[in-house]
Amino acid sequence: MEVFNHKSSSSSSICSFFAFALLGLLLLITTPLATAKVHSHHFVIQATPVKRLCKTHNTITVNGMYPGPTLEVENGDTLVVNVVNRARYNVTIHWHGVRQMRSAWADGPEFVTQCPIRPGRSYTYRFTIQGQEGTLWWHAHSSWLRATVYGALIIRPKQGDSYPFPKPHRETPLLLGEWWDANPIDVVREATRTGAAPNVSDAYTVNGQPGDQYTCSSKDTVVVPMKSGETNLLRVVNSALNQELFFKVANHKMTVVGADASYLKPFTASVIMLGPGQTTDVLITADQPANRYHIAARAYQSAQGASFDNTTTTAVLQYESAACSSRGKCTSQNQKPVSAVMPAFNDTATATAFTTSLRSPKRVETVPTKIDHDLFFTVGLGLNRCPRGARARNCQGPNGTRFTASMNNVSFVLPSNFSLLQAHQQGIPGVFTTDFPARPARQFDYTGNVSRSLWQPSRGTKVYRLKYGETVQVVLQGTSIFTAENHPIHLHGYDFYIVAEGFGNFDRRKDTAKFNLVDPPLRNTASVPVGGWAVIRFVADNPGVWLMHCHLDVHITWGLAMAFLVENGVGELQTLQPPPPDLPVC
Ligand SMILES: *[C@@H]1O[C@H](CO)[C@@H](O)[C@H](O)[C@H]1NC(C)=O
Ligand SMILES: *[C@@H]1O[C@H](CO)[C@@H](O)[C@H](O)[C@H]1NC(C)=O
Ligand SMILES: *[C@@H]1O[C@H](CO)[C@@H](O)[C@H](O)[C@H]1NC(C)=O
Ligand SMILES: *[C@@H]1O[C@H](CO)[C@@H](O)[C@H](O)[C@H]1NC(C)=O
Ligand SMILES: *[C@@H]1O[C@H](CO)[C@@H](O)[C@H](O)[C@H]1NC(C)=O
Ligand SMILES: *[C@@H]1O[C@H](CO)[C@@H](O)[C@H](O)[C@H]1NC(C)=O
Ligand SMILES: *[C@@H]1O[C@H](CO)[C@@H](O)[C@H](O)[C@H]1NC(C)=O
Ligand SMILES: *[C@@H]1O[C@H](CO)[C@@H](O)[C@H](O)[C@H]1NC(C)=O
Ligand SMILES: [Cu+2]
Repeated sequence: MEVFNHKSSSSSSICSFFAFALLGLLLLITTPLATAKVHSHHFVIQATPVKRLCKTHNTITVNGMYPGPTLEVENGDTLVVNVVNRARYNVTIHWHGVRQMRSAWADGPEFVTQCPIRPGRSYTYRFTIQGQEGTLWWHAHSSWLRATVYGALIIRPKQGDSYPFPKPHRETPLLLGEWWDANPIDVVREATRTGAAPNVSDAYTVNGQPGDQYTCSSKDTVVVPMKSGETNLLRVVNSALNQELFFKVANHKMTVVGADASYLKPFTASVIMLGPGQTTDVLITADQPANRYHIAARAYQSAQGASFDNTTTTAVLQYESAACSSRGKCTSQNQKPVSAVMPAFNDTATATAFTTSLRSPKRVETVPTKIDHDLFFTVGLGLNRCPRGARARNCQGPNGTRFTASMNNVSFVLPSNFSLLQAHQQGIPGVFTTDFPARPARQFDYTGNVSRSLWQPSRGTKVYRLKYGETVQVVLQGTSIFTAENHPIHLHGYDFYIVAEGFGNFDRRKDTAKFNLVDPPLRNTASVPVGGWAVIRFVADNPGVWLMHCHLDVHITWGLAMAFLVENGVGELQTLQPPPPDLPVC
């Protein structure tokens, strides 16, 4: 097993100007040291035996850890992560939610910002965290490897800054994952071959452990210790592949303080909902009788009729009484935890009550009000008819079809000879086209009974071009083709304001009046309500090629994606950095 390597060192900023050096000296003398750090990490992607649900699998991990290492930095710090691929699959790593200002080469989605790191090769990701605080995470962005290749990225305030809430006594990252009693790569390959929906998972996990509701798992259930009266900042991440999740702590109220590494106006909730990709920071206070309480997550399943993993993962919130805390263990270890009553799987009302409660902490001045690109994107599934002569075993979708998915009726196809970013930066023709439609070619009742003639999208590698600094609004409209479903739509390289969401067809005249341009939440992943819509706004201030996609991996596999190409602006600070010398090419 690889030894996990972690070293941190202060960055030496090379400054040739004498005056600046002098100023630096003066600052050193007069202010406390608050230099940004450089954190170097070594990630070895490798197969490791992992036993869950009574069975051992040769699981792809980082440094033999499942989940992978937690990275902890401060706002302003730089990460240098050397990724060595010792697995038998292509791999890339995505730093989910990191803005990657001018460093798109380090973003990670395969064939978008880089070609994959092939077996035996390596690549070093270098990027700086700028103006983000809270919880993010990292994950593989190649096939379905992120099922097991993921970990937390915790960004604390700079030295001298503090949280906008009382400093918690403890902080606990809780990564919610999804486990197959199979090789996840085999699962997606089988689905791609047959055209059918992939097998659902066999368990959800908290920090890699299914918990006490599953076979062979009870003794390894994750325990979160707390002392009466203490406050714990739970950093909850939905790292599941294909499922929105409800999350709850039995008998404890949560104060929601952040999401996707942006702070929120605090509010109280007894249950929260996270789509894959989303993070939520909550404070809980140990204000209940000393006991053991379930921390639980299970599916929010918005699509009707589809099969899904209906199991429940648990961890245990365990009060330490003063007498036993010094030894770290309590005698009540075997006591059955108080269970959490979860919402019904299809409780859209609870999911909506949560997402519509999110607000920025105070009035935000940076919500774009003058819009340069007013876009309308449909998001949803489709079915491809099988061509005459196709084998039945390759057409095992509903009624002999194959599943597909699209945005504005374009099912996204990744290139295979160049990454989109490299093709853009080096002017290589023939890799993509810039004609992604600003609105659907055909309008129809998106949430009604959609004519069969509209179910099959076209395929393409189309991007939507933006000039540096332009303002963008996107109405994300779910369709009911095959089934209506909540889609967690993630945009790379940006945070966006979610100014509104609703059900039914977006009605520009009526719904525009409801936009929150005062204190909308800032996120990187929006939950587009089932049979409804969400409206996002952002400023195109980060040059590069940025994937926008559904974070249900089954949907991105089917093509529910597109990309924005953001041109350089004027001068160095508005220009994409040159590609690193070790950038993997195809
Ligand atoms: C998917 O599930 C079916 C039915 O349980 C099983 O036969 C098949 O082996 C599974 N596929 C994979 C890749 O695990
Ligand atoms: C989950 O689904 C199975 C069958 O698919 C069913 O037997 C079981 O009762 C369900 N469990 C819950 C908690 O709904
Ligand atoms: C949710 O599912 C239950 C059955 O489990 C059903 O009775 C109810 O109508 C469903 N609600 C919605 C909103 O689909
Ligand atoms: C499959 O075919 C049956 C029978 O013709 C029909 O009732 C059903 O709606 C079809 N389902 C889909 C998803 O096309
Ligand atoms: C890259 O692949 C595309 C699609 O297969 C092809 O059309 C294009 O010519 C290729 N470009 C180069 C430079 O090989
Ligand atoms: C949906 O529309 C088709 C015709 O486009 C019609 O045959 C069918 O009965 C409709 N189904 C429902 C449930 O309205
Ligand atoms: C999508 O494009 C295909 C191919 O041009 C067409 O058959 C289909 O009707 C279109 N669907 C929609 C929703 O526009
Ligand atoms: C791995 O990536 C290379 C491009 O860098 C590609 O040619 C190859 O097909 C990929 N292998 C798999 C198994 O996807
Ligand atoms: Cu989706």
